[in-house]
Amino acid sequence: MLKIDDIRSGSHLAGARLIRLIEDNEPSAIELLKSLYANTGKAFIIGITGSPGVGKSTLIDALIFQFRELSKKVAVIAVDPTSPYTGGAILGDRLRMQRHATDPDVFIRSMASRGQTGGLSRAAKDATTVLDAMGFDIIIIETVGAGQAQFDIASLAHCVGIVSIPSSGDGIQAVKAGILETGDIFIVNKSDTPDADLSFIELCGMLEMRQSREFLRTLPPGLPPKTDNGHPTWQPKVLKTIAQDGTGIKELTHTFLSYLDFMKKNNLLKSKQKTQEKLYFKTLLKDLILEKINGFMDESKYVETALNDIQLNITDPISAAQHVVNKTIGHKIKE
Ligand SMILES: Nc1nc2c(ncn2[C@@H]2O[C@H](COP(=O)(O)OP(=O)(O)OP(=O)(O)O)[C@@H](O)[C@H]2O)c(=O)[nH]1
Ligand SMILES: [Mg+2]
Repeated sequence: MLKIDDIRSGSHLAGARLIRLIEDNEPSAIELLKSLYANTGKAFIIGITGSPGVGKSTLIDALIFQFRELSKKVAVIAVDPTSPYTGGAILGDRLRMQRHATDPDVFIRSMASRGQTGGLSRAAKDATTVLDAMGFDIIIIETVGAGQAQFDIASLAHCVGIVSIPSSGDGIQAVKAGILETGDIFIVNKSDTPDADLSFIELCGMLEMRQSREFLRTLPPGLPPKTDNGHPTWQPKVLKTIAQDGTGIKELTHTFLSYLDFMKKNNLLKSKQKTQEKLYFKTLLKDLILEKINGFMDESKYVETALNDIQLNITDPISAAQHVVNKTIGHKIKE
């Protein structure tokens, strides 16, 4: 029997079980999740995203090491890992993971988006709630950034690190996919390969353009420009790393922590969390309403009648749908 106190005291076994039950949408797990909320809000959530194979897992592995040096407890969730995080095909990866496997203050788990009823972002969000309640200081979420279908890491993480590699053309792709707008820290990994400096400069240039665009948007019409419009904003950083041998990882670790510091000092973390909670709340509402409507459609004969009526032109599909919504959620909307 899974006990709430086992989660609160940080039991890895209990945490892993609860996350699995949440993935399976088990009602008992949802009840436990509800009571965990009071224990959350302390963890710093970092998103690490980028194209397949850019070195995200290797980078995270090196980050864990640095965060452990600072006595931080670290949890990692790899969402849809293309190369499995643990027991992967690459022997080197397995060996690297080995150094954290016995550390009671490190927890690593992968999640697959397939078969998620509430959507992946919800399952990942719920998993971070569990890890937060378990007492981890840092929660790192690894996701593969791949265009439109990309899991919306920005709605979950406090800080988003975007990983690219030299001359991969990722810079241009990032602009196209709108990724440039969501990143707080940009990492040019595999800097031991050619054109690392060029990619670094290219990224810095694109970010400068992004800032000028944001700056222009903040200008009040007809008034002289203000330097920062009165609101301090985090200036995105670009760093070069070689995850394989740890080059640049210490700086990266400190950049993540200085981001947290900046956000807290300027009261920006709270407002970011509020926006994210609002998004999550909306997702919950949508899921609940959809569940109700699906239930109604399964049980009620109304749907069959309505479909016939639509075919016979007795009613139209818009009115029929409005009627179902009014019947199920009990709130009158204009029919
Ligand atoms: N040369 C070089 N290779 C690296 C570096 N970092 C990682 N690699 C290698 O790149 C390959 C992919 O690394 P992963 O860490 O699995 O990359 P990933 O982005 O997590 O990959 P997916 O999860 O499959 O998307 C491995 O063979 C790593 O050893 C680096 O800084 N330099
Ligand atoms: Mg990976």
